[in-house]
Amino acid sequence: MTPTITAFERSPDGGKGLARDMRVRWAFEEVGQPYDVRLVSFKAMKEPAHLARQPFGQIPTYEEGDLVLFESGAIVFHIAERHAGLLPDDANARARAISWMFAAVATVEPPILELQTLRFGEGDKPWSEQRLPLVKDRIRARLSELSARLGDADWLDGAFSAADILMVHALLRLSGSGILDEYPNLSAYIARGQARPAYKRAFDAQLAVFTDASTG
Ligand SMILES: N[C@@H](CCC(=O)N[C@@H](CS)C(=O)NCC(=O)O)C(=O)O
Repeated sequence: MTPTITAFERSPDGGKGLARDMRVRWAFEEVGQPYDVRLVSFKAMKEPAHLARQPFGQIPTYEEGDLVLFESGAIVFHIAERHAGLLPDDANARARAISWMFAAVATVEPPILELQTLRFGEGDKPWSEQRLPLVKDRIRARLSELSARLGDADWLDGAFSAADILMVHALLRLSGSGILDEYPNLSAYIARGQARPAYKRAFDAQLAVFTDASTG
């Protein structure tokens, strides 16, 4: 059965790879699993039918038969468990990769999201300018630690895994902030992720939603 995911009908970034359906698309592309996409409007995301799939009214979701999942990290994990290639076979290496999946969404991504909230949701608040350096410093603290651990390795822990999908995608939200320039090995890590054919296919598929809509 072909799984169906949900994605933005209109994406704030215009389909430039930042919305979180991108990480799910990337995982599908890595394992060669075809998928369908149901586009949802911001209004529909907050209505009962979508809230039944995603209690917080967000994308992405995943449906396959009776199974309905939400949370992009959990969906990528599910895909990685169902298909070979995104988690190591060795039990200990697999457990470490899963630790890194959690690290991406629970430790590295949150301060990055704070910056986004400050910029796009709180930019008009009188305290936003004062808060900006604090938020950036929290990001730098995490990136310094991540950079030290990655060193000159290609991927987080041995071979490319689902953890790299989540980590690269979380870091990509910093593009344009200038912060990544301070960490050449992280910039190179992101570029390695983006150079993967599966990433490119996923990116093109997400972008096509918006370019097709604007031309058609
Ligand atoms: N932790 C969730 C976050 C999902 C999320 O924030 N999705 C965004 C798109 S990338 C969204 O739906 N935003 C609209 C909203 O929250 O109303 C996940 O990883 O799936």
